[in-house]
Amino acid sequence: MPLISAVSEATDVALESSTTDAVAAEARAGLTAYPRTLAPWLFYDETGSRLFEQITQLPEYYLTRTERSIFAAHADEIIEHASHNGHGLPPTLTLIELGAGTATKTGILLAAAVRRQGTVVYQPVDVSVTALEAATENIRANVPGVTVRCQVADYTSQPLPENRLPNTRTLALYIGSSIGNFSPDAATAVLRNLRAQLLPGDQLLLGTDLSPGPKKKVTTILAAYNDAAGVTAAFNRNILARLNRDLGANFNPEAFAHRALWNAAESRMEMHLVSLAPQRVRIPANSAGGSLSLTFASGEGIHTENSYKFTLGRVEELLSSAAFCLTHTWQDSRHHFAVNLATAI
Ligand code: AVJ
Repeated sequence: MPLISAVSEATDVALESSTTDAVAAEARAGLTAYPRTLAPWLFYDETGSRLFEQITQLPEYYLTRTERSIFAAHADEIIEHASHNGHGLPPTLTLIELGAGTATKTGILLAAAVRRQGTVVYQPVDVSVTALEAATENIRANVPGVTVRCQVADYTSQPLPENRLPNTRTLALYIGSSIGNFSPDAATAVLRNLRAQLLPGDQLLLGTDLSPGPKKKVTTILAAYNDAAGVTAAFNRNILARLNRDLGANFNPEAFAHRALWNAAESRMEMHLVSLAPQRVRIPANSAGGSLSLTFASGEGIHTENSYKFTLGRVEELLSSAAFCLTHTWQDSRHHFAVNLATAI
């Protein structure tokens, strides 16, 4: 990965201290609030990213493999529609990806773009340098014809890459139901931030996990967040282990139970960590403030994640709230997951 390895060492050090400051601020705000919360981005340190990769391979976690199967069945059609949507002559597509991770599913779409237009520029955006290195490595090794241009940024608030080539259109990929971690208002804000970087006629491909329906049972969704092997439980508890590692806190992660529950009123999965006994936890003084002494009653929880599930009506509403117009939806036969194409208006 010559493109980024030259800068990554210096970048890593700068990123590390700014990340630790953000962890300190988030932990203080969330753990002194009532009810207590920790934001899901805290899951994804090195250990958590590895655990998430394991989750995507679990038999119960249908999301990743279902979305991949939709890409495998419809990639050419998706790229074709993205090229013809919007205004004017079919241009060359540039693919940018928000929160690229390791880009394992993206290769299927990139290969289809290469089939259609010969070559393609791919711009993964992620806060994690390690993830961008993995994405670059993966795409360079597996999909010929792709030029990778990495961008280290927080796509929820920072501007996206602006170096647009003439007569190209952007296809922004926001896949994996990552949008599901955000409340309705925050999801609109994330898509508006994206929309602000696009031109009318640019495209968005949005992956959304679907609400329960005739072919999708609540128990299927519950199992995906409470797997038999306990990987999701380990992923959830790792958020406390991370606070120990990054902030010198003294959580005993094993003294908290993993709870996954379905909130029907909000159409979302929730993950919590529930204290198994009365206990006290200390977080030493840090950049965000003085030392914290937290007491947990037995049964008291920390809310660590919401994972919203969408109806197609809700997808359309969310997209239009951010000035996108939904044009196509592809689903698996069981209606578990949807891949949605929208045009920036
Ligand atoms: C990466 C946010 C899509 O909500 O399903 C997996 C994260 N949490 N198991 C999801 C997750 C528990 C995942 N997203």
